[in-house]
Amino acid sequence: MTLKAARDLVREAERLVVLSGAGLSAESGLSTYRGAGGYWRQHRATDLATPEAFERDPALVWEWYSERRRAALEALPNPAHHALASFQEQRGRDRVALVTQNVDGLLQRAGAPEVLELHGSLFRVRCSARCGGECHDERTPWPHPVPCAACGAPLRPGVVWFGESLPELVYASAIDLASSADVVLVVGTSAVVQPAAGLAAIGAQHGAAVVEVNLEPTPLSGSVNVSLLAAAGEVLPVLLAP
Ligand code: BV8
Repeated sequence: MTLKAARDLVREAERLVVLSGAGLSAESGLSTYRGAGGYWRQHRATDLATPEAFERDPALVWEWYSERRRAALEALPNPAHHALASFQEQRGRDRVALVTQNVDGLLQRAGAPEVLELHGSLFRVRCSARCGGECHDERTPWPHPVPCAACGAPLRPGVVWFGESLPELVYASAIDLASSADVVLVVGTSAVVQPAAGLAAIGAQHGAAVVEVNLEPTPLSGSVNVSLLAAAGEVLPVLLAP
């Protein structure tokens, strides 16, 4: 019943917002953050994903991101990425919005026409002094801290670290999308990182039905309309099939 209920909700949605997390890319072989073998199991987030960590040891942070870029470039989009990309392509970006916390670029590589990256991208590099220097960069291994051509400060990964605000326009768009959605599909996130995780509640507060696909229960599970405890790569192709 729940899979059919979820499928009906998602397929009948006029404005679907999909909020994804690291679990979407797990079946592509990429580590999650908090699950078994997750990044934060080996390292503390504060040791790697904060401006202070970069300040303290830029080489360690670069090394971690260089390793993650290599893994992301070697990974292939899985059936969940392809199902989401095809659904957005078929229905159009104005009916299907893909909002991701992921930084691996796999939805784009699956052919998704438009992806909103709440936490930036492994393949964006920007000036740590915020002088405006920024570029797309897929070199791997990344050269160790490279000086910004414009001001000489070290370049840094173009991702959002803990304690940093999300890109203003991206987050404002995500709030608008969630507020006007009739269905929010949450896929592969532990729903603990804010303000991203709060987008599902924003949708629900504005009347959206919320469907969750996750391997394990999350803080959202008790309040969603349908909670599917399953792997994204198995469920999404069924949920989104024509
Ligand atoms: C900010 C960087 C303003 C890139 C990341 C309330 C409001 C605002 C802020 C806060 C708040 N409360 C606390 C905060 C502070 C903090 C925060 O949320 N802390 C948490 C940990 C308590 N938030 C921030 O700092 C944010 N900034 O709000 O700015 C501000 C400014 C100054 C001071 C305060 C506030 C910035 C947050 C962004 C941090 N950057 N990453 C990178 O290196 O990757 S966070 C990191 O976690 C990733 O971006 C990731 O996407 C995100 C969420 O993790 P998940 O994607 O959910 O991954 P996780 O491993 O946790 O879960 C995976 C799930 O998938 C699991 O449940 C698993 O069961 C499931 N799964 C696994 N396999 C599958 C599967 N599901 C389906 N199928 C499968 N096959």
